[in-house]
Amino acid sequence: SAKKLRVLVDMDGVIADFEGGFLKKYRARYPNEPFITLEDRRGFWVSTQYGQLRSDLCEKAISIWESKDFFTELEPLPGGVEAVKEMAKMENTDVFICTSPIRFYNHCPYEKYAWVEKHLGPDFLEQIILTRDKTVVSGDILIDDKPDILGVEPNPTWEHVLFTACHNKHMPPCPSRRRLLSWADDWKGILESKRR
Ligand code: DGP
Repeated sequence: SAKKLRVLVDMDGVIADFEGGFLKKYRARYPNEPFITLEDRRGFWVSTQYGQLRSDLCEKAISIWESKDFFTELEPLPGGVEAVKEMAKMENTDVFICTSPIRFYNHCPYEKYAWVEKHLGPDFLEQIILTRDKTVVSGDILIDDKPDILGVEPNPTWEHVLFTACHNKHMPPCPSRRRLLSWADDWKGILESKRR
């Protein structure tokens, strides 16, 4: 068909290793405090699970991603950068990085741009969408590790493809929602299915 496919790719937990980066810096900063292994992570919100472990650990967790250099120093997740670059080179395909900055804005928005420039190249700065509400962004596919993507638009144009992460991999299978298990999984097949 004639129309270009528009793919929205989330950043944290999809191409940037938020969970791994968080745990490493949390353990370095609070070596004597309990922590949650990636194997034991449940639920999207890291601070919620740390708060359940011990109430004061909620704010300690938050202090990690509110620190300068947290977002710039995140490692790329395996295959993510390569897949996004390959996707962007495909014919009839527009790729956007669609990511929600944290509300503490001192470092995060700047560092997300810096991360994209470093790993995807300066031309990709044109493709960044920073928003706290992804439902108002139009696209054919949204690849995102957050199970519930809600906002003011009750009927977003995109199909949400759930990207598997440590916090969502134990969720019961939902037949109406497709998953991408990793970047080694068949992302090309998912794109092709939307072109038809
Ligand atoms: P996104 O992946 O685009 O939906 O962005 C969600 C952001 O929130 C991402 O940077 C990860 C971050 N995040 C993870 N856990 C928590 C939490 O418990 N509290 C807050 N404020 N942000 C969190």
